[in-house]
Amino acid sequence: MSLTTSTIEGSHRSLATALRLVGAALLLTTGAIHLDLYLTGYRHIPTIGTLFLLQVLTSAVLGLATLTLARRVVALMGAGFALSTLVGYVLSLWFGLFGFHEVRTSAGAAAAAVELAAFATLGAYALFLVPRPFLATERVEVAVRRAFGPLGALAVLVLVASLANAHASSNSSATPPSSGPSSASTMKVTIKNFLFAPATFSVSPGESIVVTNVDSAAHTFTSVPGATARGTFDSGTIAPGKSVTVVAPMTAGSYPFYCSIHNFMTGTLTVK
Ligand SMILES: [Cu+2]
Repeated sequence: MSLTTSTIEGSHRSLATALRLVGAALLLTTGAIHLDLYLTGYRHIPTIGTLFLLQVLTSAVLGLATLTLARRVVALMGAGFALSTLVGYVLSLWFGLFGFHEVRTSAGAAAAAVELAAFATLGAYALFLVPRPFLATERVEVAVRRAFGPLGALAVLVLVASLANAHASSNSSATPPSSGPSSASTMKVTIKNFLFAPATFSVSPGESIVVTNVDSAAHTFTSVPGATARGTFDSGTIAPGKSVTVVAPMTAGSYPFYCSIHNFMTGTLTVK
């Protein structure tokens, strides 16, 4: 009898340790992904850049604490933090956050999947494998445990729906110019570090403009709505590492443009 009990307790304990260590590794991984995104461009986005840095620091602290301390409260904080990062991502996809509207990228989806897994492993560890001490009262404890499964399932559904609904970054490289007056010359614009280079330039009417995005974030090259009645252009979403060709308006004049994802990225195109 006592042998069976101790075997069960032994396997229970090793499962608990395995979940805690995996959860810690997942937390550190989301921090690493956010650090990479921060360094390769998100640091230029107002407010969001700061939040990314806070996410990196918090993931590191909670990840290392979970790794070294077998404490229930630490694991619960890790699970809650992973879930809140996920909520922030989903909000930025649906509604935008602090003026930043996220588009679907593989790095974003990967970070979200890791956050979901961190929430699941650390939550399971804290709620089911380390029974004491109770959260406040036994009634609260039971309610939180019952809510955990449905909350996880809801998070999966919301994430899948958000990614399916989100404006995907374009996969096409170098869309051929739409049929229009052909032009011998081609203007090249590069987007790097959330800046258009050049940001101010002149083209001939109907000239092709090849816009290349070398950032790790998606961007657009879009005429500012309402700024001019003479003509509009919009590259659509340009995925990281991709180029899209846009045809310049036919009427001479000055055309302010911006990135419709990051409105602070601006420039002016002159047709003459
Ligand atoms: Cu942009």
